[in-house]
Amino acid sequence: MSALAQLPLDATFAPIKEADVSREMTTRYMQDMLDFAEVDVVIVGAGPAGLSAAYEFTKHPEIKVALIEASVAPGGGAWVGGQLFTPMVVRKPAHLFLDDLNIQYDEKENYVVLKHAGLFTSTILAKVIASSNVKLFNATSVEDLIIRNGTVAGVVTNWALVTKAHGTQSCMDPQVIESKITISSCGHDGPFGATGVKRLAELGLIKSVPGLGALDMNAAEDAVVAKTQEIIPGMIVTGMEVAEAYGTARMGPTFGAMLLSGRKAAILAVQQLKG
Ligand code: 48N
Repeated sequence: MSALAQLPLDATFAPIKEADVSREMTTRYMQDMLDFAEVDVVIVGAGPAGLSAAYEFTKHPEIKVALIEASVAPGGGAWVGGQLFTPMVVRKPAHLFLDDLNIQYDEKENYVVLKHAGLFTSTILAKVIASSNVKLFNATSVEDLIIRNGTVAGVVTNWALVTKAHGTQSCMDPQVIESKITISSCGHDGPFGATGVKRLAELGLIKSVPGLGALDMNAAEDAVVAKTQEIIPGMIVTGMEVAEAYGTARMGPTFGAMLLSGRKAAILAVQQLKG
């Protein structure tokens, strides 16, 4: 008989002190902040591109990664952040990424369809969170960059609610995470869209942010993956932030480019770190 089957319907819980719950949560969270104050890679944004990059890093346990997400719930436009019609279309050959995650899908000649985007997001998120080297900090905003001699050397973070309230109160003391490489996957939409490259433009480190082009699925996905690259020393741009940074077309509700762009950004970072 399974352990669960042995559980009586009216189980009695073991006693606990309320303060112990706080101590357990606080000590672990604060230790994570101490342990991840200096990392090899910071990924800004846990949408499909950022999560795909993070998943690639789980295959490199020697590389320390902080994944920062402003929303309470990661996922971005892949489900929680933007999908009413929840089946997810992924064009080949990005279905091979789904095979690596062992995700089921309906197969057509040139693409596959997941019955729900949440199948992708929850599966990849579970693997990233279970990893030994990638730490997710959600409800946390990257509100600025650390720049040394024209190179991105890390990020400035704050609780997302504090960042959103900056207009109503003086700036609260932020935290910093120093990193060798920053992967910016801030997407194209919402209050935080493309914040990485927009900050580079404000600082004059890139000329401009042309913004994403109109929708053309066939042109957009190849272009986003092709242009996933280091935009200035220390920062690699991935996902829809690439379309914002280089003015390439948008693809609408197909996600293959997010998976392959995120994977490419991580592989470029691994190559840089390994020299
Ligand atoms: O899903 P997004 O917005 O971005 P990507 O690039 O991972 O995936 C894009 C995809 O969802 C689409 O938009 C699809 C393909 N549609 C295309 C189209 O043409 O319409 O995720 C970005 C994540 C979000 O969860 C943000 O909350 C987060 O990044 N974020 C940040 N988190 C912390 N600090 C920041 N400064 C920040 N900026 C964005």
